[in-house]
Amino acid sequence: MIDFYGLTSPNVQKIFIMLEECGLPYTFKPVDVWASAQHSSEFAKLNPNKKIPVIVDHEGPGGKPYTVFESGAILMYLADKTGKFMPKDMAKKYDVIQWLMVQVTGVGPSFGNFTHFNMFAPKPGNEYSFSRYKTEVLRLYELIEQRLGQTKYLGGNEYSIADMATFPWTRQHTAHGAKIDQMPNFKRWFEELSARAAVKAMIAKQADIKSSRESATDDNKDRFFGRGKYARA
Ligand SMILES: N[C@@H](CCC(=O)N[C@@H](CS)C(=O)NCC(=O)O)C(=O)O
Repeated sequence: MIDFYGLTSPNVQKIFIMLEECGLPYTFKPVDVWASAQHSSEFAKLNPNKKIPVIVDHEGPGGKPYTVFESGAILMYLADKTGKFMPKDMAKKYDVIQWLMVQVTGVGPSFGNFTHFNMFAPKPGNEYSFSRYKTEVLRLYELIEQRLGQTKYLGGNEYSIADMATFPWTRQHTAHGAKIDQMPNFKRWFEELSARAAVKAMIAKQADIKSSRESATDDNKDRFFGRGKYARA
């Protein structure tokens, strides 16, 4: 059995998809990051970086419990554990890893920062940051469109953890300003993935998760964003 700690964000959605795709039994443990639950001492023992997602695999390596944080590492761990969604051939495997890395180092941080400057930061005074992240987000959509014009899926011709990692971040493509009708390869991939049973299951489970995002206190929001009395610079 796997304990899966998370809430509703794209990094968490990735793990829902992989667990569902692999048919692994799991218990979902909500961590309400909008109520500062990631800062509890129990949670910090699981992830010293104090972020979701985290899994605890009670049948880990050697039959012992094993904890994994960082969504990219969790996807790789589950692929290793099950032998699924990661090719065995070394070149094909590293094709998948490269596109997984594009997601964890590029798509995730850039889309996240764009969302911050689009939805949470005051616009006046932040025009430079907004433009910088919006430009990078749109550049990354162009990259995804180009790649999907060359291969069926991001990591190659087989559906893999690179697709599961990237798909949740692209669900808000309209809010990102990306024009799906002008990106036929992305559209094909997005529609195909949206129709997968595991993706539908993730969306259904997400709908039932209660988060205090809409009712977060100013203090919890400041802590989440590292501002106000929590700013270090
Ligand atoms: N690189 C990490 C990023 C995880 C991450 O940023 N998680 C957010 C989800 S909203 C979080 O826990 N935020 C709470 C915080 O930063 O305090 C991953 O891919 O797992």
